[in-house]
Amino acid sequence: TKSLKETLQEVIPAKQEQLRRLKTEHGQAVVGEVKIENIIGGMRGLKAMLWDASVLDPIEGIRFHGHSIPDCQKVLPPAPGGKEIIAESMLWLLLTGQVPTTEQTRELSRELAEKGELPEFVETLIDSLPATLHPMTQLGMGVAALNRESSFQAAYERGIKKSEYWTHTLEDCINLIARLPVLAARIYRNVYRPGTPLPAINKDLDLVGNYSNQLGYGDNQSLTEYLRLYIALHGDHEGGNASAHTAHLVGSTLSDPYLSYSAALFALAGPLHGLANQEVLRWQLAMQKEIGDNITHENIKDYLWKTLKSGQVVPGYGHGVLRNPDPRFIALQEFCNTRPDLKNSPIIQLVTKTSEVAPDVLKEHGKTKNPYPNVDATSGCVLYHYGLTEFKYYTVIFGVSRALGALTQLVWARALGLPLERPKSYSMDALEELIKK
Ligand code: CMX
Repeated sequence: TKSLKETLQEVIPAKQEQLRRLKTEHGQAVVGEVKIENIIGGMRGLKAMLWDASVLDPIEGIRFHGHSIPDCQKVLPPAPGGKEIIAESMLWLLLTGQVPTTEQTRELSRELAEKGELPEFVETLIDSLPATLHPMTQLGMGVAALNRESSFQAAYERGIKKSEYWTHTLEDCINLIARLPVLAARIYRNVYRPGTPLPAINKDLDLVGNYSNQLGYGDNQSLTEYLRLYIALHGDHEGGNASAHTAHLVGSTLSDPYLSYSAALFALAGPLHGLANQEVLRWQLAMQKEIGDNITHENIKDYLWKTLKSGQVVPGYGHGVLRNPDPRFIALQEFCNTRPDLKNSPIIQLVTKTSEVAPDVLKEHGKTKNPYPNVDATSGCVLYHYGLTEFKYYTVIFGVSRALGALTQLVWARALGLPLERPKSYSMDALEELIKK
């Protein structure tokens, strides 16, 4: 069977040709206009980035190389004995556009397990950090430090041909994906379970099976399956979101994948992006405390209004692009519905009931363009139910996941020879001058 690299080698020429055609034959085609509101409105809606692995439709949600989430759940190989999509099969699809066989998926799992060990100096660095330093800061620091091992950086210094960039980038990306969960588990242990031993990597387990094991939840198959699904579904959400876009921007300077992804992690750490799942849980627990056991639609509605009237956003609702309930939210809720322990869990019931009331309240409030739940409305609450109650750690799990999509695009940016990203900016005075013309 073909390896991941061999498969990529086969698909790259056709994509290079497609890019050449777009550039030479359609370079002057117009796909949209730029309005002042785009420039001052966070570039929302501006069609200005190339990102091949996934496209986000405002109504349907995300598709990975044309595959919807339910499609992926049908065709992508799970872990042995499991049912959910795993990181390896999602990564293969994102990178190559092809659905891997079970054998290819297992080989990739083994390769990742073999490459997972952290260099000793990174272990020492992480172990020396204070437990009071946010786990996301620690993760970003650890990932940046891994760049001492960068094959791309070393090859660039040696002076390699542009056509060879992608192979070194791929090597770095695979090494980073292999090491991220090990680094993330080490941070978890140091901060929340100090003094407990970190289990060694099991070469027969998939990436997330090992991650769950190293976190200390390997005996909980339901949680392990949930983490597999969570990490596969959070892997990519097209290019414009802050973390993916950051990796792309930094990578466009030919900074290596470790530095590019480290920067992306710090974008993910913001409360309007990856930190939202932590915020949702905090908010749902505060709601639970206030309304007690009497969970009615009316009580939830009052709490929602209280949040909005105090000038806060309702965490887990709204989206920069989506205009419908997030299919990732739906997939995670379905996961809960198939498991009685989760279905009957007070926190999940509260999430479900909130999602029945919040859209109407947000519509009446009249500000958000999307009154529906996004994936964060439920993702952290499931972890909480399973006893992984350390909120501050939730974004780290997201950070382990987002590497799948962001690093895929770095490989392709090098394979396609994409240029430095450098948009034009204007001052307000210069914009006013432009309007006069
Ligand atoms: N509750 C209350 N008000 C909201 C809201 C919400 N959930 N979502 C948007 N709004 C408000 C905005 O704050 C904005 O108000 P102002 O005009 O006063 O600034 C207005 O509605 C219009 O915003 P929008 O165009 O609908 O949304 P944006 O594209 O600007 O922002 C997002 C998108 C996600 C940042 C926003 O909906 C939000 O803050 N949601 C809550 C946080 C959250 O769940 N984030 C996770 C997103 C998913 C992810 O990236 O992982």
